[in-house]
Order: sequence, then C-alpha cells, then structure tokens
Amino acid sequence: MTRPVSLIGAPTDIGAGARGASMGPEALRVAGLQAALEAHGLDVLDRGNLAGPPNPWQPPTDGYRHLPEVVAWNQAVHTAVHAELDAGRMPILLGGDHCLAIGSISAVARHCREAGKKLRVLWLDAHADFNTSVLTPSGNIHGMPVACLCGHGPQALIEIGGTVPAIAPKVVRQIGIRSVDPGEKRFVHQVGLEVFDMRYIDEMGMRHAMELALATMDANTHLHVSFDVDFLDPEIAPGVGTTIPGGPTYREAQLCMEMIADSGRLASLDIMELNPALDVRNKTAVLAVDLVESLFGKSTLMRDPERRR
Ligand code: 6HN
Ligand code: MN
Ligand code: MN
Ligand code: MN
Repeated sequence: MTRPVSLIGAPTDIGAGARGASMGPEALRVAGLQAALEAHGLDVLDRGNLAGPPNPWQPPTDGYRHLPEVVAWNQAVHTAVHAELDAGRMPILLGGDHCLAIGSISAVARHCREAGKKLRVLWLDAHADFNTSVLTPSGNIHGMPVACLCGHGPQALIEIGGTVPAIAPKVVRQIGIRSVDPGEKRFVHQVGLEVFDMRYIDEMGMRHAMELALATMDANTHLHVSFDVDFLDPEIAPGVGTTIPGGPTYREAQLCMEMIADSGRLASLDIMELNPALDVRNKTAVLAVDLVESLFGKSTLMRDPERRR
C-alpha cells in the first residue's frame, strides 16, 4: 500500500559551517534506518551514496562559500531524487548539510509539475534558511536553501529544477524556528513565509501548529518533509553543527511526526545536518531513526485518529 522507499546518501558538508555532516548518511545506516523501516512493512532499497566534489574549506567569495561545489552536489541530488519519483518510489535523502534540499525539493517540485500534483513542504528546523548573499552572516549556503528554492539566490542554484522559482513561498510551512538573522527575518516577513516558531509552539502547542501546517491538503497533494536534525532540542540531539537551545522536546517531536503520518500524504523526505563528529555514541542518529519510524506510522495503540478526540 505504502510506496516503496529509496535511501539516497549525500555525504558532504559542502554548505555547512562545521565539518562532519558528510558522515551523516553512514551514521543513519549504523543506527538501523533501513531495518527500522522494513520492520514497518516497507519495501526499502539503499541506493548507496552520491558522489561529488570534496570540501575545499575556503572562505566565502561574493557572499557564498563553495558555490561551484554546492551546485555540483545539488545537481547530483536533483537527478537522483527525480529518478526515484519517476520510478514511483519515495526518496529519502540522507544528508549531508541542508544546502542539498535545493536539489531535493527542486526535484520534488518538478515531479509535481509533471504529474499535476499540488506540493506542500514542511520545513522542520531551528533556522529559516532564508538568507541571501547580502543577508548572510556566514556565506554558508546551508543557511540559504529556502530562499534559493523561492528564486532568491545565484542563477546556477535557482535554476537547477528548470523552472524559476522552483516553488512559491506559500507552499512552505516552517516549524520549530528559533534562530533567524536580522536581515533574514525582514526577508521572511516580506515574502510572507508561514512560520510556526517556538514561541507559537510554546503558546499554542505542537498539536495546533501541526493542524494548521497540515491543513488544506487533499488526495492530490505531495507532502515533502525537510527534517533538519537541529530542529530538535540540543539536550536530546547534540549531534548537529548549529545547536540552538529551546527546541521541541522528545514528545513534541514525536507528536509532530505522528501527525504527519496520520495525514497519509508523506511522499518524500530529507534527513539533514546530522553531524556524527559532534554526536555522543550516535544517539542523535538513533533518535532521528526513531522519529522517522513515527513518520511512517509506528507509535500508537489507538490506530483510529478519531478515537483520540
Ligand atoms: N541550517 N542562519 C545561519 C547562517 O549562517 O546563515 C545558520 C544557518 C543554519 C543552516 O539550518 O542548515
Ligand atoms: Mn536547515
Ligand atoms: Mn517526473
Ligand atoms: Mn538548522
């Protein structure tokens, strides 16, 4: 019933500010991602790792670090993710840093255009990732993917999916946001991104945030989840390059994933920014696998969502 799944490793930290996200795919494999999904009855193929240029670890040029290398990696990701969607499979991208969501989501958007589907993107992150070369404090392109996908970025990155912009801001819902740079904040407001930040989740609860983020989808909606592991509170998920305190607890994160599962619309996924060099005994990878199981409907004894109300 559920679509077969393909794991795609993208072992690079080319867009990040700290080294080590390049080891993310292997850490997720060691934490048992494939077996965990198979235990839920899913047909899972591990496609292995994509290849791309090494990280030259240079300072930014014109507001971007490693732009040509970031383009090369994103082209590889775009091609691989689009091929899985065309084959009727659900791609799960194992990052790698979050700049690779440009390749992945541009592929999903292209597939939706070709297949006449509506797109919804849930962006689970501590950060809005809406910087540009003039707004960025770091030049790190992992702080820019949402802006690039919305058409604000270097030509080579915004046109990876063929159509510019790849997506409209109105298809995006951001959850868990708690660190946005000053210029980035103004730009997020200007384009009208729908953001459920931690203040919103504190006041209204994860349940209400997710009800709104998942509202107005229908049987023709392709739901893409871009899960930056730094979404989670660093107390439970230390293995990321950019920890920001005050994130979702274990239960809030589980509820978020469970509600996505209940929507029945999940059709593609990124698991990004896991950094084993900063982790403690692979526990962040194990937690990520646990949450992904919930995303595919693990958790609860009460299978009928109506009974919970
Ligand atoms: N992430 N806003 C900061 C920057 O350098 O642009 C941090 C970005 C973090 C990126 O979430 O993948
Ligand atoms: Mn991110
Ligand atoms: Mn297609
Ligand atoms: Mn982040």
